[in-house]
Amino acid sequence: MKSDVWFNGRLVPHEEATVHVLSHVVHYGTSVFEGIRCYKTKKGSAVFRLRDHMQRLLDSGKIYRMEIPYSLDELEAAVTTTITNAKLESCYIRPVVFRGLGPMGVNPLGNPVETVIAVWEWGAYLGAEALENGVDVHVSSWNRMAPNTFPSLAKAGGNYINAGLAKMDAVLSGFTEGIMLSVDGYLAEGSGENLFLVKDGRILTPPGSLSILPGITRDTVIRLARERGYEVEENLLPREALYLADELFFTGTAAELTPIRSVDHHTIGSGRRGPITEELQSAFFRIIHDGEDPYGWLTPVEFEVEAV
Ligand code: PPE
Repeated sequence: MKSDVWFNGRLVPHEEATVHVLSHVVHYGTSVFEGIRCYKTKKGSAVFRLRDHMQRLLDSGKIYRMEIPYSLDELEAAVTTTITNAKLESCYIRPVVFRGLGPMGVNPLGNPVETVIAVWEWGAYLGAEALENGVDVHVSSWNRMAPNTFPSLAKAGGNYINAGLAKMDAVLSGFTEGIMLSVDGYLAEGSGENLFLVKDGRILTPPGSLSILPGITRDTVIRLARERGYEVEENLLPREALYLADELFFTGTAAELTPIRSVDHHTIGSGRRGPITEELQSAFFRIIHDGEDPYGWLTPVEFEVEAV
């Protein structure tokens, strides 16, 4: 079933949620977006870190001088309305703000800012088995953008034309995902996920200054790990640190916490989900599946029970 789309403040049928082919975004990639998940927890449906995602959307808009005419509260309410209207107890949520139809040419200013929220059911991002068994990846020949080219703190549509090159390269080479390096050759992130390494009981992850998207799942995992007594270091890491890691995993809204079992045909650790990965995954799943919420990260979504 194709759910209604929230389009500039009102819900419209899926097939009516369209844009003109001369919209600025189609020609110049001028959009910012979010990816969020709503889970059917044991305590009811809830959106994970909705406010943090919507704040990042507003931040992305600010960087690109796109004035989003809605407050955080209004955007949050729009998300829950879209979900309840769709009657989806669990779903992926895609808010996107883009430059619409207006003056043609590179200058985005003067083109209208359109705000959309869509929801759909989206299963395991890197394959059904991946969460347990892990994925096989390679190091991409495509780098992440250099600092001061595309701002990586903005989750912008245009950034993903680079991510798409890495993803195509990985998939066509028989891998599930590609790990991208920074322009200086340090480990950065996957095409749509942040990266973590485990070595001698310590947890390592590339720093936020390295043209990565500062992921909300990354932040979640860092917090969960530190609370469990692990040392988490954000540091420059060379490519070969991947091969020598005891455990590796990706984090992301779509990917959740997905173990990596090989890189460039090197087996990582024992070639299966490692113990620290599993511990952090369980801690994360206790929140999103069981609905335990000591951090105030879950926004409940109420559904009206229809009379039989
Ligand atoms: N890095 C990139 C480049 C990225 O796209 C994502 C999310 C992350 C890191 C993790 O961020 P967070 O979701 O806040 O933990 N990628 C989204 C889009 C995936 C897609 O194919 O579309 C996502 O996971 O929803």
